[in-house]
Amino acid sequence: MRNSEVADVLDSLGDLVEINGEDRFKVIAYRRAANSIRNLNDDVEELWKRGRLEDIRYVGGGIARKIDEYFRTGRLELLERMKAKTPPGVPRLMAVQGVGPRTAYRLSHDLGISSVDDLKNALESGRLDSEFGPKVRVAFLEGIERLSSFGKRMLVPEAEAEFQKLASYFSALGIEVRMAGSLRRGKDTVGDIDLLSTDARVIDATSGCPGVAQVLERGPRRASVRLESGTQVDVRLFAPEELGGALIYFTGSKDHNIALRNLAIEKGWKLNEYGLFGKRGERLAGASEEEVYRALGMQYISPELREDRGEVAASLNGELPDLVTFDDIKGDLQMHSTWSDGASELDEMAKAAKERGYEYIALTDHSVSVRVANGLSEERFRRQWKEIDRLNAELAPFRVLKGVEVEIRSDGTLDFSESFLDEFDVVGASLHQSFRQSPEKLTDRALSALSHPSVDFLCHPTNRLIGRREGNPIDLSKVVEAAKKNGKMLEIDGNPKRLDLDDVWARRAMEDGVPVVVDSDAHSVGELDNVAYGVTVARRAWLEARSVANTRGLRDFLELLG
Ligand code: DGT
Ligand code: CA
Ligand code: CA
Ligand code: ZN
Repeated sequence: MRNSEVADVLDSLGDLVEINGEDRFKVIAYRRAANSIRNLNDDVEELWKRGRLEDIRYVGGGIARKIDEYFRTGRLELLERMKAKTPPGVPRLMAVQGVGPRTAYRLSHDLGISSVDDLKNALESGRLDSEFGPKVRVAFLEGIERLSSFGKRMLVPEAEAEFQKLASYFSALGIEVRMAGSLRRGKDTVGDIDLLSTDARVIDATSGCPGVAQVLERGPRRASVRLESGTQVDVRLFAPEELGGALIYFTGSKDHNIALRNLAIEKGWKLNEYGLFGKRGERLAGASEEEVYRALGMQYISPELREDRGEVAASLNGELPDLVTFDDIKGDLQMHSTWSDGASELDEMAKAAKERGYEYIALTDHSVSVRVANGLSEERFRRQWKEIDRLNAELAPFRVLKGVEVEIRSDGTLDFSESFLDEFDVVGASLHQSFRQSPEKLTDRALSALSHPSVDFLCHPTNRLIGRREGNPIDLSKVVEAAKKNGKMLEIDGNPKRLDLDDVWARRAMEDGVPVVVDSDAHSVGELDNVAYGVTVARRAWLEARSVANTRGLRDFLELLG
């Protein structure tokens, strides 16, 4: 299937049109079509062959002609022309948080700045003092700093996609590989991909991987390569009786390994990547992870918990949590539709969620003051509710809850009156605007939302964007305390760019008795899958199903909302 390839072409076209400051509606049209094709079950090339491109939602005559040209000629004239006309370095400049398409164009075209390094130098030398105000310049410098400290770490979906590609390559050769490293532990960012195998052919096969740019290392039992994408892949070969020890060692974390090794040393044993060995060097365990943990007198520890945050002691005492799983989730509580800034229609979202086996969802489009996201007024919400009522009649017993992601304004008040908010089934409160307030002011805004009688939960409490924007400097211990006092919930937003609350704070919420909701924050049907990333965060936070509010069935959940 070439669906994602075609979607990428349309997305680049949208970006370039936006950079060059042309029709905003075209930009939206290209992005919507791209999204629709990316999430399509049918093969776009097949539809093209049958002349049925316009059956695809959001693909009209103009876009269909472009897809046709692309399939016939392998290129798109307009895209090439736009590329030629775009000043150099613009897409790279846009990777800096705070630099939008228009600013990037201006930097490159008018000011001759064509790389992030250029921008940094120009800012530091004072050359841009007359072009941008001091606040903006500081923001640019911060954006550049974060970009470089994030370095080459990947977000989880990218790492997963790299892993899947590799696993299917090896599998086509009949070679089984096992995932290790931070990806297996479910960390929110991943440095490199670690693979283990017991098949001796794996070493040769690694240098022959598709997209290898450079072989970094090659020995009898290990191979490391760098892919064209920049990703490093470390592959190691072990004997079958060693695989469990190797999996524990290379899954890490390093701190978890050290804690385990110390435990072995206390018993006079030795633990390394080859297994667990007794006083005379005899093998005690190693073929499977279960065997190694058991020999150490421990319960099996899920990879998500292996961070040396108390899991070793809990395991020795038989007190590990019974971690929440994706199957426990009964409903998704944050998502957007074309009513605000989503790419899929309300009914598509609802039907796709029902197909995924949920009992309910909350449709939570943005409220009126979030203009960039086409936030809804009271009057538009009332119209949306009519559509929801119709859908609920059609989809019962599945239920679409009337929800809102209501904006916490800069003074801490909410976008709507209390009496209107009370008419919603579910109210999540978010802070998307005025980030540059003092930490005290930002915290006060969150606290006032958490003391509002209509609010059910606080959405993505820090508003971080991983690798792009540090979370707001709000006092999360006060947020947890206020949620506890007022009987509110906190969100784990499963969008892999957010994962907010993170594992540390979600655990704190649980320990303080504050229920958590895990949801997708989907802006298209495909993103409904984000819930799984949120569940991984919840597992890393030691959460059991009972601490996650939306593991309840519809009736229990509504009862909880009161
Ligand atoms: P990453 O790749 O930065 O996201 O994080 P990891 O955890 O995947 O780290 P990586 O790829 O450097 O190494 C994989 C695992 O190998 C790591 O989690 C634990 C283990 N490991 C690596 N170096 C050491 C070490 O010096 N001592 C111990 N005990 N374990 C190590
Ligand atoms: Ca790694
Ligand atoms: Ca590695
Ligand atoms: Zn949001």
